[in-house]
Amino acid sequence: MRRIICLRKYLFSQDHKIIGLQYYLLALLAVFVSITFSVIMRLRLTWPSDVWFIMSKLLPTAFNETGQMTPEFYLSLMTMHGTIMVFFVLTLAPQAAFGNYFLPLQIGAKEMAYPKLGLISFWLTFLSFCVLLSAFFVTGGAPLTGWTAYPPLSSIVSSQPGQARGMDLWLVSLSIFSLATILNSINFLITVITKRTTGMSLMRLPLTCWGWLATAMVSLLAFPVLLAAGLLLLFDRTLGTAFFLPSGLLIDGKVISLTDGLPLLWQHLFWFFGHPEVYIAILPAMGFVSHFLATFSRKPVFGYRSMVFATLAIALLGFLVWGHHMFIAGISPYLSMTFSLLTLTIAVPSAIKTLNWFGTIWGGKIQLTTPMLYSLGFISLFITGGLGGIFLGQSSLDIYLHDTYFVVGHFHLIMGSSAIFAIFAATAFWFPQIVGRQMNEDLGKVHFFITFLGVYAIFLPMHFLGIAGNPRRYAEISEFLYLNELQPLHKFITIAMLVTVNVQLLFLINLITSIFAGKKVKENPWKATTLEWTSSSPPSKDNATTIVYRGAYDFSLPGANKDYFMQTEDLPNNSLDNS
Ligand code: HEM
Ligand SMILES: [Cu+2]
Repeated sequence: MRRIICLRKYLFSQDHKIIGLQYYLLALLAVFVSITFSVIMRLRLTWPSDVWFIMSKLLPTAFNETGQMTPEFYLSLMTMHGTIMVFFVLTLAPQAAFGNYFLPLQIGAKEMAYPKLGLISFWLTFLSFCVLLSAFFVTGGAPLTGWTAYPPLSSIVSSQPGQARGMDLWLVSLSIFSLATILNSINFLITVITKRTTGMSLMRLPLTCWGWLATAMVSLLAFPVLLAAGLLLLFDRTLGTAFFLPSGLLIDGKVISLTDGLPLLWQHLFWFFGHPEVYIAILPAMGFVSHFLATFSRKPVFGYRSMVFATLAIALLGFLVWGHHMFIAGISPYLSMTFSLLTLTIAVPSAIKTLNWFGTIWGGKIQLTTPMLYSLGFISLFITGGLGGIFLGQSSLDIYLHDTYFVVGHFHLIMGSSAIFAIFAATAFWFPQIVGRQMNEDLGKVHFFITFLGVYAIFLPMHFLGIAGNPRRYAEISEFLYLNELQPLHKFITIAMLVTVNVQLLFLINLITSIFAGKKVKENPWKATTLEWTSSSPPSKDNATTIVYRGAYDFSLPGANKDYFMQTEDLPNNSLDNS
């Protein structure tokens, strides 16, 4: 009986806080697996035949007679690395993990609108992770199309090893994941609409909640498209349909003649989902950073309303630019021009946000705590990564840079590194609320500085590799004379990567030891204003209900006798209410 209660309480709980933690742990496991894959890839790229003795004994099928890892296995690792990072880390940690935990607390709700749906979403997501990893263990191994799964390669079972059951499992996994994310998004949306406490008008929501809300809207429009496209591809592979298969395809000397399917249709559907997907990672991250910058500058968010509208503008414009991934796919030049132009318009709300972040910290009483440092790191990486995007958004430049390491450098900076920095920031910021203790600040700062320099050392030189013509998704460049000279830069990147990856152990050690031995803190240690800090740390099972009297960022109000007012505080400054 006790066992059943325990399972109910921790594994199958409907408490949004437990579900949030479960999502966080899943994302942590996923990032560990995925980073391991990327380390193996970098070693293969840099030292193609030297270092593989033990691994070739463990995984004989992944190595050829000369002891080199097969290019197919490299591509499988790459596909799984990208897929896991995009879906199981960046989609889960900022939105599903922190959102489930803190959205109800921040809007003063007792629970999410549909607690059971939260439970179902998590376990579906977990199932989809298991299905994805199982692709390594079926005949032919994991798929090797990259996370974009372009047909015809992805639609023909016999085209390559790895394109058999492994590809089917990849599609099944992502279909389950899409379904889970759709359910989760419905839950978020209805929660924000119906569960806000008295006084919590939309314009009093913390920007974190706006990030989660906008992301739920984007997910609700984007994931059904991925789900539908994935199912159609699965039908092509298993039922003999030809949605994405062109006629007259030659495979193994045999013409596969089917009706005129459209491989390009997949690219349209995939990127209609795929571009908004990057905002699914970055919108909550932007919310976190706006929130932390205000808290640690002791100033209101600069331009709160323009932040809200910029968030919504980015969410909307994100759906109008998918064609910038298809400039070399043979689309009409007029279409390319349109997509170029629309892509550049996204720079406007992004720049508004960036200027507002500077406006927020300008003249503030800045406290360089670890969450603040990570937030500043986010801004730096977001700007640098974003500048690369302005190059790629021009079709004329992208024709050259497409599918080179310039793209790899760009997306690792903007969605990989910057979103991960926001996750670090959120972890350090909310840790005292979740655990009642603080993470170690010194360890956090060392981790921040080395990781910050590290990600620049890894991903900035990749832009130069790309400009020099180094293609992406190649397991080896030593066969190409013109690329041989780039090998020293690859070596530099790999060494920087080894240092940076090992430094992540500091974060892990800090996270684990602080649970038991971190400095005990008073309630609301950062002197923050939002509702989650009115509940005990760790919060009790039932959230407290409160009434909200003011906006989310009442820091350093003129004439006030203290430098912050919580949203629950009524007079004496209600006249300064900024709703
Ligand atoms: C230690 C950090 C990381 C390292 C060393 C690393 C390394 C790599 C490498 C070597 C590739 C293959 C490039 C190629 O051959 O074309 C790759 C691809 C990729 N990585 Fe990472 N990565 C890291 C972190 C991340 C993060 C945090 C994300 C999250 C967005 C991410 C997302 C991707 C994606 C989407 C791909 C493309 C896969 C594809 O082409 O289908 N990576 N990464
Ligand atoms: Cu895009």
